[in-house]
Parts: sequence; structure tokens; C-alpha cells
Amino acid sequence: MPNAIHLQKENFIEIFKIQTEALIAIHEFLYQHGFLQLMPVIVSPITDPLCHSVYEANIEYLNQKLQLTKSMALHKQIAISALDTKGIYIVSPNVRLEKDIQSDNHLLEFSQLDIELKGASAREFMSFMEELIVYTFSRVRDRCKEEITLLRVPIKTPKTPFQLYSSWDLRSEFGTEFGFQISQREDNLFWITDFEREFYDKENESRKGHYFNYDLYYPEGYGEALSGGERDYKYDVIVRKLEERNQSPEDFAPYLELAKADLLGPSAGGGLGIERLVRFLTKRPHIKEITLFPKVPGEKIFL
Ligand code: ASN
Repeated sequence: MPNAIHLQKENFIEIFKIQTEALIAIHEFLYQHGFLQLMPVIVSPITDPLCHSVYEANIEYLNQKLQLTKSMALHKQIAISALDTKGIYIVSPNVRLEKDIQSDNHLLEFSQLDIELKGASAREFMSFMEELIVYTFSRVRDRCKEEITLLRVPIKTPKTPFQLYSSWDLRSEFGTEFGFQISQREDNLFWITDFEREFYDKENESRKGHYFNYDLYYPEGYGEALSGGERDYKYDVIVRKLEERNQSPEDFAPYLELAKADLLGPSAGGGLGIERLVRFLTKRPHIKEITLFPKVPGEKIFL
């Protein structure tokens, strides 16, 4: 009965205590910085197109096609543009029906801490996240002493500023699996910048094909922690980038309507995977070890 055995595994209490303290620390930090928390969007006519293909997760309501949220990237850009506030965040459930990923770091259903900072540059967002990570790690270390001892997972405070790498340099050094390779080599969190991906990440106007975006990585082989970017928000630029990616403007009609009415503005943001954060803090070999109801790509779902 392997399914039942999963629920009886030891250490869930320590893992969830660490998760609880990490989330409290994140809320504290964002509250101290004047951020507002919004509630998640679960279904909408639009969602993040992602930069890799997954099975569609759609439902229909009154003849309208609605998609389950893959990430709130578009909604949080719309929200920060609509609200007169410096920053927003959401603890947001995402569904991504992965096709053929072989990975210890992916779940079909997970939560991310989505953050968006009004008028920020990529660099400003990255520094802000470094502070948030250091605050969270230190609080968890102070408040979870017993759990850390029991799990034998000492928590080091990361050194800032985190090292910066360009995806172009790493690709030529390590090949396409560069993220995983370099994560194994490093011993502190680090950034990889400048990926060619979703249309909403801001392109460098003076260096076509280069982007003001970033992924945050954990060291010791734990892989990707966050992905995000500064945003493009001008209607003509967005339409051109959709065309370049062979994506249909109709699939993003309400978003384009807002862009056309000049209701999108400059911002930068990102999504930090909660399960990945807890996995790194508790040093579990597989991400499924930190959830009671895991949905692992390629495996039948029990609960
Ligand atoms: N790319 C999204 C963002 O920029 C996050 C994600 O998970 N796709 O916030």
C-alpha cells in the first residue's frame, strides 16, 4: 500500500512547522514593507502561457472557456497597475499538467509566493528578494531549533549579494541542462539572468533577444527557486512579441484590451515556489516529501 505509507512517513510535523514559520516570516517581511496581500485567482479566461508546453486544464462555464491558473503572472501585473500601492503578493495555487518532465523538483499542483513591485527594475526586485530570503531563513533558524536538530538540517544564512550569471554564458559552458549543473556546484543561492521566454518579460530594446528577467536558484543541486522579470506593458510591444512567439492575441484578449487602454504600467515581479523553499530548508531528496497529497508528473494521483 505505497499510497498509505506516504501519509505515515515520519517528520511531517517538523516539515510543516518549518513551512508554517517560513510563511509567517514572509508575511511579516512583506507587511513591514507595506505590501498588500491579494487572494488567488483559480479560474480565468487567461493565464500564463508558460515557456514550456503542458496539457491544458480547462473548464467551461456558460459557454465560456476558463483555464486553471498556471501562474498569476498576468493577473498580478494587472493588479499592481490598477492599485495605487507599492507592492502586492499572493500565495497562489498553480496547476501545470506537465508532459514528460523527469525531475525531483516538480509537482503538477503547487503553490507559489507571487510578488509584484510597482515601477521596479529587475535589479531592484532581485535585491528585495535577497532581503526577503535572508529574513525568512534567519527567522526559521531562530524559531525552529528543535525541528532543525531533529531533521539534522542546519540552516545557513545566505550571503548577499547573490552571484549573478547570464544564461547565455552558462549555456555555452554547460549545455542546455545548465541550471541543474551549476546548482550542484554552488554553495550559496545565485541568480541566472536573461532568458528568452514568455512575452510579458521585458526585452532589452537596445539588445534584441535579451531580457530583463531572472531565475533564482538554490545551491547543492536543489535547483530553481523563483522565476520572474521586469514586465513589458506597452500594447504595440506586447502584440509584436505575441506574434513573434506564434501566440494568438485572442487567447489574451482581456489583457490586450487593458494594455490598449494604457492600463498596464511598469513593474517587476516573480514567483517563489513554496514547496521548493520548504524542500530546500528541510533538504528532502524529492519535493513530494514535503506534501501530504503529492501530484508527481507521470504518476497516478491518489488524493
Ligand atoms: N514567470 C512568472 C512571473 O514572472 C512566474 C512563473 O511561475 N511562471 O512571475
